[in-house]
Amino acid sequence: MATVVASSRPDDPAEAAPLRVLFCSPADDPLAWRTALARRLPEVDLRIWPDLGPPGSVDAALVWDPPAGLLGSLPNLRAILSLGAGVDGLLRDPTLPDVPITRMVEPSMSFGMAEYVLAAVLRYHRDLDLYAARQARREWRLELPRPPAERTIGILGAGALGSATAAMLVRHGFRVLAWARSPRTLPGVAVLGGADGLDALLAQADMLVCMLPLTAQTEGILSRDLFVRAKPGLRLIHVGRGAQLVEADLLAALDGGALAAATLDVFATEPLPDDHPFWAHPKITVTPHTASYSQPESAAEAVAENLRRLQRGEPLLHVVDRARGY
Ligand code: OXD
Repeated sequence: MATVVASSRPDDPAEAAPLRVLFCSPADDPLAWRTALARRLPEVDLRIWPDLGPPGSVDAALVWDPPAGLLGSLPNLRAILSLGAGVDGLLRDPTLPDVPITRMVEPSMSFGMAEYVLAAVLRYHRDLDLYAARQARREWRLELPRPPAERTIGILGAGALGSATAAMLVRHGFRVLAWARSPRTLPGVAVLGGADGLDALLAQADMLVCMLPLTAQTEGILSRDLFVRAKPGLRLIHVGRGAQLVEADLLAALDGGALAAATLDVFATEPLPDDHPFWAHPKITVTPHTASYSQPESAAEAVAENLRRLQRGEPLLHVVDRARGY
């Protein structure tokens, strides 16, 4: 777990004064967050964008997709707490101040992601699309179900979300392989690394789940080059970032039969434009970046813990390594 000591204000007589925290997110409910945080830290002064008060008075920012330049306009900011797990959007802002940034790591987000992936996996595993097509033809014909142990699910990325997802799939009886940048142990999961590891995973996976953070190394990783190395008939479940997928290559792989289906929750352009070919493609399922959200009641505990640490000048949890990009 990465930790970084956030700057305290040792000479500041108001050190013990309540933290002033700016909340800014177009996707989260500020009032639910205010209530959930107030239960843990009643003294925190939560300011909901755009009512931030004097910019110099803000100590910390709790954000998802803030307007570019906003964080850079807060001269005394000491920490940025992301409401999302991925921080690529924040890191793209060239005016981002040089203060610790933390990723959201909390149980409801991990559970939600694992649940979304399990739902997509089960739909493919139990041939629900096949039966929907047969129902449309009033055709009563069954395939013998295969046990989950006969399906291999490959997960790209084994961080907080990837490991929670792997654990849920393992509990369900699937054979799970994960591909991670650094070696790690996940119960019941074969964790592979490097280019050889990726090839081994692709050769075996019936379904591929992309949960990688977006970095220079992962941009465009879901491309023709990867699809041709995959087991024929692969199904893709993509919950990472849109820029990791080369959309034209996916369409070609689906239309050419190399891939059987794709469930996509993230896109290069969000919202997905009206005229995008993914909307009507028979082998593609589109969901609107909904795989996982933090529930304030659960996530507020993780945020409160980091605010307490900030207040005490202690190391924050889940600090982003800017060079690595996550
Ligand atoms: C996230 C997301 O990064 O929702 O949390 O995409």
